[in-house]
Amino acid sequence: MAELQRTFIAVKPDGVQRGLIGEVISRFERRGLKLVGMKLLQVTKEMAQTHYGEHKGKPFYEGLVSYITSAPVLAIVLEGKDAVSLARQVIGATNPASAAPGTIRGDLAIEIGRNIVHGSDSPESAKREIAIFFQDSEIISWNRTAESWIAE
Ligand code: D4T
Repeated sequence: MAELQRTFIAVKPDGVQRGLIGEVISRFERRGLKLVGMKLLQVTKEMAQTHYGEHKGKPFYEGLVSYITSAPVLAIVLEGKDAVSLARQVIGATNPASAAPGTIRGDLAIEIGRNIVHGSDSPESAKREIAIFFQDSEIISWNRTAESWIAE
């Protein structure tokens, strides 16, 4: 039985600068994931270091932190059955060079350091990441009238 989950998505600075916000949101919307939180923000160095804590010490870490803080990011929370893995599927492989066509990265990006979008890799990561970017009051639980046409 599929589990109702929330996942954290970010349109990274390259996606925002390239005017791809609408394109990215529309792919998740069309798939059937429900938008329950969204805001444009400038990520601080502290937030970036917390968010990417697991990569500290890796060769790409410093570049990653400066990239994610270099321009605004669109932070999004999506909800749905198996939302975490569904959103990862919509996003595609971390390295756009091997991401499948039809995925965001496979259609719109070519390099791992400019891969447009982030998506949580587990329900636990989602909880941790949502808490970095959102207050509880900024997440909206709402009834989608089309729900029964999307999921049984
Ligand atoms: P994010 O977190 O951005 O959705 O990416 P993934 O979950 O798909 O991948 P990740 O955590 O392994 O990597 C985080 C982030 O680091 C960049 N990166 C990663 C990089 O620039 N060079 C690398 O070699 C790796 C492994 C890309 C995504």
